[in-house]
Amino acid sequence: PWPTCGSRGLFVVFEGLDRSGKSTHSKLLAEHLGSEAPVRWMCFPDRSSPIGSLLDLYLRKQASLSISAVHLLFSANRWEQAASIAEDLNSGTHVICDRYAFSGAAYSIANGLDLGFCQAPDRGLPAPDLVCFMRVCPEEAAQREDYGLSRYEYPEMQAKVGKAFDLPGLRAGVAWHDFDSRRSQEVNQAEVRDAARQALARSGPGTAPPLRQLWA
Ligand code: FDM
Ligand code: MG
Repeated sequence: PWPTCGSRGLFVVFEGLDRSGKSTHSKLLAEHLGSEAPVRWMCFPDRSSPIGSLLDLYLRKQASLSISAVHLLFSANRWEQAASIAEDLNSGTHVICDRYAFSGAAYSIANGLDLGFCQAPDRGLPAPDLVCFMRVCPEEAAQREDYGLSRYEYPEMQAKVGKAFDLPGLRAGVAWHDFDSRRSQEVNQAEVRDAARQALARSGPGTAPPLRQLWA
């Protein structure tokens, strides 16, 4: 189990298909919360580590890897950061993260792997206090800038990933909040902030629930 502390930071993860607005909304939330407490914004894959640079090559179609091996590398790329995420949270820093283990499971399920295999390596990671899921229809996402450069950015894949994100087993045990990307950015960001405020009230100073383990 992760060490606990009385006034830890909030751990918020943004998930969704490619081009669904995760980066925009996660950065806006980080900026918002940053006015009152330290915030760390991060994203997965973290392309800066040796494992991350291999994943970067894979996603840019410069390297091929088996689907199971790549799944484990994405998970390892999170484990590289797990202790520092827990440390930051326990020192009162909010951690806002663009993609996490839910992307790991959803994309690999879309590639044909089963949920149990996909969740096993990520079991025990720091569990987020809130997942903001940006729902977008694949056809709409395909209209956005630069679509199609990344390995998984094609309609059939995105449709499968979208279905996998809706599996109850994938969402089990975490507070999950769905957003409709067709609404304006302002409306969605206001709701993101509300959801974060509510999560913060649940895990605020003095009442902080211990940092939990994902899918444990
Ligand atoms: N991706 C991301 C996975 O397949 N598994 C994972 O565990 C994670 C974190 O990597 F296609 C995929 C999802 C997406 C790509 O693209 C990352 P962005 O645009 O950097 O989020
Ligand atoms: Mg993308």
